[in-house]
Amino acid sequence: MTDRKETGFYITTPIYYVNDVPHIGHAYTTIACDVLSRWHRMKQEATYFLTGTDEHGQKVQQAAAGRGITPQELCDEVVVNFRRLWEVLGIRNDDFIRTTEERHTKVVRQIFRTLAEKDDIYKGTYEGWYCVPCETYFPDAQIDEERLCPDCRRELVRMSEESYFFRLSRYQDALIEHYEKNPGAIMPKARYNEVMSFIRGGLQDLSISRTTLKWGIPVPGDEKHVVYVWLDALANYLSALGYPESGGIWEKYWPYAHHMVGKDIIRFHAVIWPAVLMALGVKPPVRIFAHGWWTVEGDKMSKSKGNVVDPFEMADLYGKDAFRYFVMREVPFGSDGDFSELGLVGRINSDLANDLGNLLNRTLQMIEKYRGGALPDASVLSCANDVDRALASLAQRTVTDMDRQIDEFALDSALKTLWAFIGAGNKYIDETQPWKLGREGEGTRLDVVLRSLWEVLRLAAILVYPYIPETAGRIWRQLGLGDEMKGTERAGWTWSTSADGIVVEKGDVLFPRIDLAKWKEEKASRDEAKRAGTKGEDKKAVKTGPTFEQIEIADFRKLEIRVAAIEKVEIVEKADKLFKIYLDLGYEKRMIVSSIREFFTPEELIGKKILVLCNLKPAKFRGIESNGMLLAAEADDGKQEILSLATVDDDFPVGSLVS
Ligand code: ME8
Repeated sequence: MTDRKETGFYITTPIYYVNDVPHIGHAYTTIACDVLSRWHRMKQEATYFLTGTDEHGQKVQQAAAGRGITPQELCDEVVVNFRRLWEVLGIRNDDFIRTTEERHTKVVRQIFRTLAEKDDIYKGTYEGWYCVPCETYFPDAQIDEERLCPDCRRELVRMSEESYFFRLSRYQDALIEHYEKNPGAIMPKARYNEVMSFIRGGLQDLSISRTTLKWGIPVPGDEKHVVYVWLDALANYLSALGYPESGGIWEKYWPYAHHMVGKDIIRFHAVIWPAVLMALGVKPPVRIFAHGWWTVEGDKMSKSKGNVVDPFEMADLYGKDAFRYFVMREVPFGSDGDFSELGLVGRINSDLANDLGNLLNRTLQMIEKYRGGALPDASVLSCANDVDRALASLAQRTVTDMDRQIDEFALDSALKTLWAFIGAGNKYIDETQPWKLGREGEGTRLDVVLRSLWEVLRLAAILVYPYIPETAGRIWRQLGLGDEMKGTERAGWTWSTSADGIVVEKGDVLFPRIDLAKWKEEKASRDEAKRAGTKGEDKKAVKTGPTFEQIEIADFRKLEIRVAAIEKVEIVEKADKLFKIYLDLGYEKRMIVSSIREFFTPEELIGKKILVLCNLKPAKFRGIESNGMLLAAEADDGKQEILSLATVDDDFPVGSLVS
């Protein structure tokens, strides 16, 4: 179909820093990788999708110290946000790597040893501008005439310390040669040019250890140093695959390595990382793709401006698929883009409700009205005329074009191609006017039209699945193809299937239209509430669907939730968030550790009847075993986090099961 030779696809996101809450930038990269990996899985290529978190470094160490907890405890707490977001957004990654895991740290140490053995590492002196309170060096490029810390604006001092260096300069020529031979290895082209001119400008050896930092991986044999956080982080792409074990899955997937990154971190990936790989004797990645950055309503996104787009909120308000579709469609992939909620609403109304939703609705309505829901068999397509055949050949072109565009990571163009096909489906209805055929008793002609429309929708469901998987599944079901999307493999990306005896089942509208006037009102009151720091008005006006996968009742029944009375509450020393909470369940007493101290005093809690998840595996917090978890609702009222415990009436018997 395209000239792409690979039969496998290994795709990675950057691993995200845990000192920040996930925002649209993180969601964007991860959704793009999810789309790509779903596409390649449908093509039955050996596909592996990795994401994870970058947990070492100064910022984490400082944030943890500020809260009186260990860096590891902070990481364990924050990583949950990322895992939860990927669930909420329907991300299907194969693995999630954390740089504090043993499987990673041992590989980093191994890599360090190998580089040292090959004389690619030497000991020298690192000199630079240092901020004492932040305990951080800043590169010369970030320092202005005032010589103030870019973070805290205090005075910087010139410092030097002993450091290990990687002989990056040694790989300058090899990198140039590699990229000259493989111009597609850095995309888009502008980034390729940027990296090439940077390398041609001359590479200097790179400091890869620090003695001023404690929260990192100790250098083997010289433990007062820790490994530079970027070398540590980049190594995740190999460590997660079990490098360097022979027979490990890294041997299977590494030849197909693709790294997706934001444009700000292209040099780490396209210069340092391939040089390290060359030093290790490992092939550089097939492709490093840098996507652009999002601004928000024309402005740079920043915490201080309070305009950070929260992907949890977007998925909650509009549904995960609408959000996924919008970020993939709105901006040419590789360029910068601007996020606006009005733009998102516009896409929902025009592309999703009007184009896709209407095509499904109109088609199913007609199959139900004229054929009682029974789809005409495929054999009727042998009576197709030129108009039908033109639609069929557009279908094949759509498949070929999308496949090529997705190979080039032109993820927005692939959607445009698909929407041109969906548009052609709607136009086909207007042209063939099936309602007239229904009236005039042209049985075969009507059958051909209905079957053709159904084929458009079946193919559209397959091709749109990587972008909006939940919606694709809903279309599939309504087309009468079953609850699971089976038969979506490459071999089935054809116009006519032999599926016969199908009965369609019209279901709920895919994307209800959002009333703009109502939405504007709701948005204004939401903005006002954010400004005033009060809780938002009813968000239901624009709620378009659930953000979690549906589960079976059997899944819920696995949860043993019971009523418990709080008998005693103790503070956990040196952990400003934690309480030890002693519970009476009637049939037994137990203790849980809970991080709700910032919300309650012990006195407020004692005597409350709360709900507790009892069959959760025990977990340790600060070395104390917790046996269960209390249930509570958490929110942000615009000013601060708020929390409310799930409770029952005071006189309700302890030990009662919640169902
Ligand atoms: O850089 N628009 O992690 P990170 C689009 N730990 N993308 C954005 C964005 C925006 N406004 N803001 C940030 C790190 N990003 C390292 C990676 S990999 C071995 C180590 C993107 O959490 C940014 O470009 O700061 C980057 O690709 C990603 O979010 C992770 O950022």
